[in-house]
Amino acid sequence: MDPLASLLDALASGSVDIVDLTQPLSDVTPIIQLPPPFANTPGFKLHELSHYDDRGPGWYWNSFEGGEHVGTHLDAPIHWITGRDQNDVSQIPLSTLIGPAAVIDMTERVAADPDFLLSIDDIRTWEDEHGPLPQGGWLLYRTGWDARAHDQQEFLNADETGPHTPGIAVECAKWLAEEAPVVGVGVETVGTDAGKAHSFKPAFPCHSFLLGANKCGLTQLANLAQLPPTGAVLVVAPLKIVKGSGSPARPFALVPRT
Ligand code: 23J
Ligand code: MN
Repeated sequence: MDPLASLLDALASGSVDIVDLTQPLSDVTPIIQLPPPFANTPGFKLHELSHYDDRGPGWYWNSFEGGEHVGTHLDAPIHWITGRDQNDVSQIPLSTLIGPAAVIDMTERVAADPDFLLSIDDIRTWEDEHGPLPQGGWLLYRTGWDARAHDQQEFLNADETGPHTPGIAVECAKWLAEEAPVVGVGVETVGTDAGKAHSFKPAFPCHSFLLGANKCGLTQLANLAQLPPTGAVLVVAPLKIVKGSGSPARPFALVPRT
């Protein structure tokens, strides 16, 4: 049987599940808050054009506004100054946007320390059990942070010293960009970098190294707890915004049921 017919059979019989990795996108979806003097992104908002009324008796439709980096979204390489000559979101090859997912679960470490940073050692430990990170695949960093995604304050977890959300250590971000075989990194938090990453050297190392290496970021993921450490296939579908620095996206995963 051809592989796509097999896949359709597996989907129909339930031996392959589809897991939605996307947070709902609305005017209450949490958005990143940068400190002054930096510009902030507008959130997502619908504007009704007609609702089976005088403006359009038989149809309902809206326009919408919002930043490229709202809700579950993809960071294109061109988003960061280090990737200024790399791909915009319309130029990312589709082969980058589908691939094997490696899921590393640091939920317990993050529960003990919201400023937890993923290290190369953590990934080596994961590799000892599950094998090397996949060529052309994605590292999905599970932290349990999606439990906070319904509430802007809980999600940003900021106090007078700034936001406290988990992220990736500088050395590990550099390694993921320059040595690891993955083409992207996905997280549950508002950005791929830690809340405290504004003070790292370099600042925002995940953005700086990954995007500079023409790799991608994926944020505000949901339901990573439903994925196995290996064996799932990630599909990411951003809008093909010409010159876009990123886009809201609808990532999902195909997961074998055993
Ligand atoms: C702009 C500046 C800093 C950051 C970000 C955007 C993001 O996290 C993002 O959504 O790319 S840290
Ligand atoms: Mn972003």
